Amino acid sequence: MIDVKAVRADFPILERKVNGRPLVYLDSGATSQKPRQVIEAVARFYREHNANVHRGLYQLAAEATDLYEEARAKVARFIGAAPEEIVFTHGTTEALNLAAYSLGELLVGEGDEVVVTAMEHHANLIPWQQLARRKGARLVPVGVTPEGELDLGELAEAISDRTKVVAAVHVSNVLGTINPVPEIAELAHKVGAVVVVDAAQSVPHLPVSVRELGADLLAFSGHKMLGPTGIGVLWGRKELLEKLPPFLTGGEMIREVWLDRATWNDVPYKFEAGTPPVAQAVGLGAAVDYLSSLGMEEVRRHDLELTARTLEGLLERDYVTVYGPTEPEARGGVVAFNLRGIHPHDVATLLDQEGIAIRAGHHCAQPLHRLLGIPASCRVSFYVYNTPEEVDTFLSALDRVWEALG
Ligand code: C6P
Repeated sequence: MIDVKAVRADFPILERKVNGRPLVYLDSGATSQKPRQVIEAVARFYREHNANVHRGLYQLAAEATDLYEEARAKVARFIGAAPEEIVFTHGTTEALNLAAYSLGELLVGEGDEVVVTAMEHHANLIPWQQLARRKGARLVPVGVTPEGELDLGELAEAISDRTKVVAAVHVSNVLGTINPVPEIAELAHKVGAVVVVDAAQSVPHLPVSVRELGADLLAFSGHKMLGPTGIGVLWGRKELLEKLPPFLTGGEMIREVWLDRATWNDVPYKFEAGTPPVAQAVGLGAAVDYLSSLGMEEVRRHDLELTARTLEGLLERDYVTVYGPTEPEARGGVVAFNLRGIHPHDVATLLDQEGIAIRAGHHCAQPLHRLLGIPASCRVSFYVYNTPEEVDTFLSALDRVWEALG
């Protein structure tokens, strides 16, 4: 079990007040807060080891390179991968753009199809739209059931001999739905398609083993898992990464350069053009250490407890509509909802006056909101530092919002 009191003592920001009230931070789906272990790892890097990596022939450069590569090894262990399968990017968005661009160059042509889901974050939709436009390929969207789950029957029908890529989110950042990636991968692999998983909301919250998921490429961000902003990961099967052409080009990613051509470095460096986010990678390594010391099974259990309490509280209020599965086990740690007739921005603004931070808007998932028939929603999301008492504080504040505006 997570000792939440001890965990909270590691997060300096939780000591502050907002609008005269203790901060109740319920927006970890947008970005998580950072423990002092991560803040200190980044500060220590700049204070004691700062240099560029893979270049200098001096002590500091060697230390910086070792720390950067150590972070890669930690991240690899965290998701059951090999270090050379971990490409550091600046975040999920860049990782998915890399995947779409490079896969597009490798295997998508005119008349080919890319299957996506209607619950994608824009980061796992627009890169595929752009690819389809560039190559004359077709985007095939798969719908969501009224229960807020991916329609697997529709998915099976959507996948055909023309399918080259199936791109799906692991945990929806709106519905919270946990998609069955192994089943998706099985369907896709039957026709030889590549499976790309957006794991931005899953790697921070669930024990994830890339081998068990059966995906081919998988993306996530450091800042949603206690790490710094500006660092993300694209994991890929080594054989696939070796075949993929590079996305960004420039220094570091080359082996030999002539005035008119160049050859590429080995993976993962082929995909890491320019100076990488070194301090941020070191910070992500510290975040992975922190999560590993808590244990991802425990992180999941904690999320589940808070999600169940929230769902129960929201579902018993007749002025609230909840989106996504009603079973907590079917979800990650996000819950989206609306109050009858009240704009989500007004809800978030009134809660903020009580020090409660929630997100309101379309959460970068406009097609999904359109499908739900709403322009926007409110969303709470949890992490290791949240408490059941904070859920109760939020629920009673919601009653006051309803009394004031309902
Ligand atoms: N979702 C949210 O509040 P970046 O911004 O590159 O770190 O992550 C993009 C991204 C991709 N996929 C999913 C499922 C996500 O949830 C996000 C980020 C934040 O829901 C910001 S919009």
